[in-house]
Amino acid sequence: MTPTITAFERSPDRGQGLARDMRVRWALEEVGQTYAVRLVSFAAMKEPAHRALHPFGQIPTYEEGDLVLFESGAIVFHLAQHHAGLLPDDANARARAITWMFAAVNTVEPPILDLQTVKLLEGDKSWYPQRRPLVEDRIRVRLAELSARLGDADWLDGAFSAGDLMMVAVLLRLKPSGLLNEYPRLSAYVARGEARPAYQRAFAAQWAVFTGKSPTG
Ligand code: GTB
Repeated sequence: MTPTITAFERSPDRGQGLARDMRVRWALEEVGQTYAVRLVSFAAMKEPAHRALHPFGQIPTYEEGDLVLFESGAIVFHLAQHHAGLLPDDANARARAITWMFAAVNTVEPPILDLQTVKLLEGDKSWYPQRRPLVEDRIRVRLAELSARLGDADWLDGAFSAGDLMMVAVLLRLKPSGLLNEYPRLSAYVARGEARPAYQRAFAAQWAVFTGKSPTG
């Protein structure tokens, strides 16, 4: 059965692949699952029909027969559990890969989100020039810790997994800030993720929604 996901009709990131449908598209591409996309406007996301799928009126959602999911991490986890390729077979390695998925959304993403919230909601406030560096420093702490753990490895724990997919997707949100450039190992890690053919296909698909054409065309 072909699942359907939802994505922004017109993404505020202008097709940079920073919205959370991107990580779901990427996972679908990694496991070779074809999918349909229903594009939704900001107004439609708040309508009862969409809220029946997503209680918080957001994207992405995932529909597969009777199953309806929201939360990008839960959707990627579902895909990883039901298809080969995103979680190791060994039980302990699998548990560690899942741990990295949680670390991505629960430990690394929150300070990154803070930076975006601060810019959006407090960018015009008198305290913004003092506040922004404090938020950036909280991100730097996490990036330094993550970089130390990654070391010279290609991926966080052995072969590429759903943990790496979620972590790279989270780190990509830092690209516009330039903060990632301060951590060459993490920059290279993110570049390795972006270089994966499945990532490229997912990026092209969401880019086409915004531009109406492929990245090269
Ligand atoms: N925890 C949920 C998940 O992981 O799925 C969070 C879902 C979420 O925040 N969805 C956002 C949304 O629907 C889109 S991704 N927002 C609309 C709303 O809340 O009304 C967040 C996002 C938005 C825009 C950019 N951007 O422009 O760069 C990047 C990321």
